Amino acid sequence: MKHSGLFSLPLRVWLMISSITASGQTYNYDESKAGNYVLPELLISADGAQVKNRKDWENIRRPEILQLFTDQVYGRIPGSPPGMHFKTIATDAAALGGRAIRKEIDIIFGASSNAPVLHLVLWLPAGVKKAPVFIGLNFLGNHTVHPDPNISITNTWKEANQGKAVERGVRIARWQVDTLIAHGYGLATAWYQDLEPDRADGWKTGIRTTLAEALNCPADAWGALAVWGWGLSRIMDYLETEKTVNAKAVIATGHSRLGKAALWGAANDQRFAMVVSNNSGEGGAALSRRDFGETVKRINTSFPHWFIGTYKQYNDAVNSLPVDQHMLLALMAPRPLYVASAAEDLWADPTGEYGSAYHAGPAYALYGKNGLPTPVPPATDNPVRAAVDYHRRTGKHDVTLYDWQQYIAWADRHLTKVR
Ligand code: GTR
Repeated sequence: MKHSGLFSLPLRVWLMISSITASGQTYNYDESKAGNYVLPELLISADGAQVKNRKDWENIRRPEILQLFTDQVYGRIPGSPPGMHFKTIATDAAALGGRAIRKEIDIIFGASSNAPVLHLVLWLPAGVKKAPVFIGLNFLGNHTVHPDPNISITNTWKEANQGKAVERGVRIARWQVDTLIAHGYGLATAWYQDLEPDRADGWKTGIRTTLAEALNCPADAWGALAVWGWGLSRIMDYLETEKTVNAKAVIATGHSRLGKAALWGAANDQRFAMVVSNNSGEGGAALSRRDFGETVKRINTSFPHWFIGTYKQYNDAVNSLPVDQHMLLALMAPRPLYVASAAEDLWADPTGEYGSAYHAGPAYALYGKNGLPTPVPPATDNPVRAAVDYHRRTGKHDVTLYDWQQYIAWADRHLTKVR
């Protein structure tokens, strides 16, 4: 896979200058130096046999790939803790001017009253009997997703953010709740740091420690991305109990590090009917072997807690990884997958995100579905529709209304049968 001429000359010059960071370390932004590499074979199993049909895929190759990512990259995702239960904290039957029902639910990870809690906020479109729901973790707290003054500022958020101003609705542009509701979709979201604080020693106070025994899973058997992915599955556990949710039409989403988490979560949990990776980059949708923007070494150094210890062995040996990220995307098959990039988000390597989506295609072909048609990424703002959808929109690392409009149109197209 060689691409060149994707960027204009002034942009390329700027990129070369800007690739030198404060630490003096350089990161490549020159497409011609992204490297010559051979991707691991998606459809050849460990014993060398060609995977010819969906039976071989489901019984042999898919489990092998899942195990490789578990052992080498992200770690395990355990099941639900014993005694897990749900408590509805608040219900507003006339939210968003009567167009939605808003609920707050505590997902309590154990029978005891002091078990760790994930605070969920859920909007459902009023009058819809079985709504499809987008779910995703948020970065800054539930109250930042929408300006509604009744959304709780949770205790866990307050404790972790002492002295910080409460900024209701600051992330509304990233969540587009009103647009989702207007199109008949629900939204379920929770603050990711309820599960594990996002710092190197966050595991000490997060669920990797507090639930290690209950889950029978030692803290070093998984990384923070796996923890956040696990959280999506626990939200799914709740949604399965909610009568007005169509549990067969739940769409796992995530932006950036939370996009990486959504991919690993959905790889492990096939209850998610569809999956969105928004600008997930290195360790998410982007091919690791391409030397462009963030690298395995850099991500393991900046965020040592995201992956398991074993992954660090590949810091200077990325070509010896037994997997690459096209294989992670292939684990979504045959479920509809949407991979989105942003043109200015070069750190996340848009071309590598596309390449990975393209190379996941053969897994979809086993189900008679067409993957992306060509290895060359489409022009900016020209979404490609296939079993794996892709767009690279104008602008920076973010989730925008444009992104959501594409996800809604995509979901509308795929969910006609289940709605
Ligand atoms: C960056 C990191 C990326 C991406 C991003 C984010 O600093 O290098 O891998 O995850 O953070 O989550 O916003």
